[in-house]
Amino acid sequence: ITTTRLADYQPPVYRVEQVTLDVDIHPGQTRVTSELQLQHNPDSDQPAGELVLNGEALVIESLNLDGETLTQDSYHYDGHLLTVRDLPAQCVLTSVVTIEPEKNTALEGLYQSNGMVCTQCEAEGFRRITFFPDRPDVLARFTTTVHADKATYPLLLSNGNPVDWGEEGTRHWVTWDDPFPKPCYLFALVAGDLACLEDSFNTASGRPVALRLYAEHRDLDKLDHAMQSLKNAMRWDEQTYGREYDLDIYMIVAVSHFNMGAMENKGLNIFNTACVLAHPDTTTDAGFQRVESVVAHEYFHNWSGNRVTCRDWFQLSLKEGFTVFRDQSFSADMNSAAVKRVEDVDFLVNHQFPEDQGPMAHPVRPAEYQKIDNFYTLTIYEKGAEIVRMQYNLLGPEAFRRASDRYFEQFDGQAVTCDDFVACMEAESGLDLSQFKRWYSQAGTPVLTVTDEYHEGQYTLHVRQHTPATPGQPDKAPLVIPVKLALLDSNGQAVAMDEQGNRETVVIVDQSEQSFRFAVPEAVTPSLLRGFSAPVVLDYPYTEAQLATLLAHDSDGYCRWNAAQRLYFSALDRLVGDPGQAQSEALALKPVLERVIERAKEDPAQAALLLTLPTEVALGDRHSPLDPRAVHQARRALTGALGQVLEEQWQAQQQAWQRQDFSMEGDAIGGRQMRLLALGYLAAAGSAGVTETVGELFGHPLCMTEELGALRLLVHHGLPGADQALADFAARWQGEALVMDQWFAVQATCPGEDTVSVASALLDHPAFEWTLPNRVRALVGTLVNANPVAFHAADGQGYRFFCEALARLDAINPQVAARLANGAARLRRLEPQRQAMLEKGLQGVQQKASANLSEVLSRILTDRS
Ligand code: HT7
Ligand code: ZN
Repeated sequence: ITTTRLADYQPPVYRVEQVTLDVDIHPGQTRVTSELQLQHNPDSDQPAGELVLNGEALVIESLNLDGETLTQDSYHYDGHLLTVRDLPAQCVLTSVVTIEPEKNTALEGLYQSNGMVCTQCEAEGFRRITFFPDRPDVLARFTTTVHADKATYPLLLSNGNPVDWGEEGTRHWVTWDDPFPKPCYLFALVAGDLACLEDSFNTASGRPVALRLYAEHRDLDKLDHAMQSLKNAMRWDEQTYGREYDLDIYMIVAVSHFNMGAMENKGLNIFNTACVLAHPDTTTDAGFQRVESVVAHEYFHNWSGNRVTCRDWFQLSLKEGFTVFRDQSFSADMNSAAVKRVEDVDFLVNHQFPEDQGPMAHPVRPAEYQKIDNFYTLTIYEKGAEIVRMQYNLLGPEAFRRASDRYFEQFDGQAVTCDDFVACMEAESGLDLSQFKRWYSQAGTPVLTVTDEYHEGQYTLHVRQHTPATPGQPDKAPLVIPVKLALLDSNGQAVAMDEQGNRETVVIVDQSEQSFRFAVPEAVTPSLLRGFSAPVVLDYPYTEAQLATLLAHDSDGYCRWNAAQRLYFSALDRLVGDPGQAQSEALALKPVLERVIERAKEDPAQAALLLTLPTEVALGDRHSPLDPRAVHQARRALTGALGQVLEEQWQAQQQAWQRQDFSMEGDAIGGRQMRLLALGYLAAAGSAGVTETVGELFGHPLCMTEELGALRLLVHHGLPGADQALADFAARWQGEALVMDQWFAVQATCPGEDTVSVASALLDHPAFEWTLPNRVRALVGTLVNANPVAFHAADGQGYRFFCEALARLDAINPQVAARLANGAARLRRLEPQRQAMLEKGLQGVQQKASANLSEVLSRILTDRS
């Protein structure tokens, strides 16, 4: 196992000017001929002569230099690296290799999915197709010819534009030319028999672009939403960032077998079906929103990632953090910005913060890695986006736009670094961001401890910042933390904070300890970190009365949501180990929640967010050692008690949001959320008639959100008819893979230790497939990550289920296995007995683990925090 270090970066010794690929697809064996036009790189301090190319498990048929066959003594291939000696400064290297896409279950490189052949090259998959300097700073022009059987693969696609094609008996071929130099991780190829939804887009400068979305024939009716999202994203990027699309064709192909969400290959995106197919009958509202944001994300990569790419994989967040920020802004503009911000913060706080506080903590720009695949993390993506967002807020929209224009123009066609990005921000704003850049290099979530005092018209905030140690980084330096704040009077109104009468301001915390003074006429409640202005943990001793004021009156959506979360957490914390007090906790919460429910008609989606209790996982993270049963009982008890004390209100809500006709308008989506939430509280309370209402909804849904929501309520609350509903659902949807994923997930997330045996039995269900990552995530991933009471079952059956699944999956798909292994990251927080059982299981898996899985397991097993 080798460690790659940022400090060791060296420019490539040779550049590849042009790649001419010929991919000849045959059953059982695909022959890849590659012709590389090589040129010594003057930026390298190594002389011409020796070239090391990546090539993973390739079978060499021939190697040829400038027309001469290479003899065995002029090259060496060890199964991973091909070293060619005595090369001139300029030459053409031709290789012919064979590969077997049919046997590729790792889904990296060229592989098969439901009869089609497709690629996944990021991060290091291209080396499984042919020999190449597989690193993002080698940008080459690609011309690709694909040959295959006409009947099996009527469609042959690659990057760029089709420039030539022909037939050879029962076979045919197409040549694609991509005029934009690109790193090989953006290479793509698809061969298959697919249906196409076609549309077109006229760019701002009047160029027509053909838009083609491909899927299996049976899914053709599920592509409209992705097409609309794509067109919206194209227009938005023109209007918001001044970025136009650059090729004549933009293609997306939907693939069932896929390790992640989607891939931004130049001109030929490849998508997990879950992120592109959508139809109200089969896709939930959340699924629709995911499609919109992933389609936009991959499209935005055309500039932030493809035209300007990363110098090395340590800079991954350069493209991913920026592109997530761009897709979040897009979704905010297309939908409710306030709701979107809370959803994004909720996700960050509940998923990235734990990563940053556990054994996998790493900086947004890591200093080293073993397998780069393991660094496609929430830290790189979501925290990376927050770092870009802070820069956006520090600069303001105009200067940020000038800085992004400068970035895209100055670095077009280049492979650059996070420093280059920040330098553009500095150049256009005049700001010195040198200290700010610590956000890129320092891991861990900073804690801001705030206290305050009020004396004779002077309100003072005392702020301390501290970032806890993370693996390999014991000492942390102060960060630049922008804190947006307002001060609320006793009526919950923001007071003027300065002579200009501003009612909101931003203070910059950049030292370990600082104080900020404001002249205000009365003692106030601080509304801190508005809009979640920095990704930090805020520690301020809010009283429950202050939280009630914030929840009722704060104009900032994040602060209202945060106030609600704090109120729920303090009630739940008291109930862990003492659930009998749930009724009195619920009665205490009743008046504030009544007000939230009353306002639900204004914005049902926001109300649903405010009325949703923290998850068991989030609650469990506050209690050490973790007692999953006590956590589960506490949450269950509070849900039931809130269901009871607000029964009338929930009943009114579930009736108010009932609809006769389906709509995708914002209020209709929010209304469905509110209705299902209300039914959940009523079900937890055992309210009379709820079984009938949920059963009726399940039997006559307007859309999948309602059908699945009702099924989940039946199953998770053990309502009469749950088993029949599961059977009916499976019978109805057995032909729809993405719906069946939900069927598996509903069962795997049913809270309770018994779920482990249900899930184990489901591994033998005819619809379960180890080679289908979506299915494995639906059954195993959801149990491990979203069902703590089952995963941490006292007798260790959850750990056995997990470890057996890890070992089995690792032999099939190491990337997905390694990702799944992160479910054990809380190992050291468990009480000794559970810790010993899980540790032993993981050690057993570690013995035969792939490099991907081994890196994650060893970080977890050596964690001493
Ligand atoms: N840039 C894409 C990354 C990706 C990926 C990485 C490792 C293994 C498989 C993968 N599939 C896609 C996704 C994105 O951020 O747009
Ligand atoms: Zn991305």
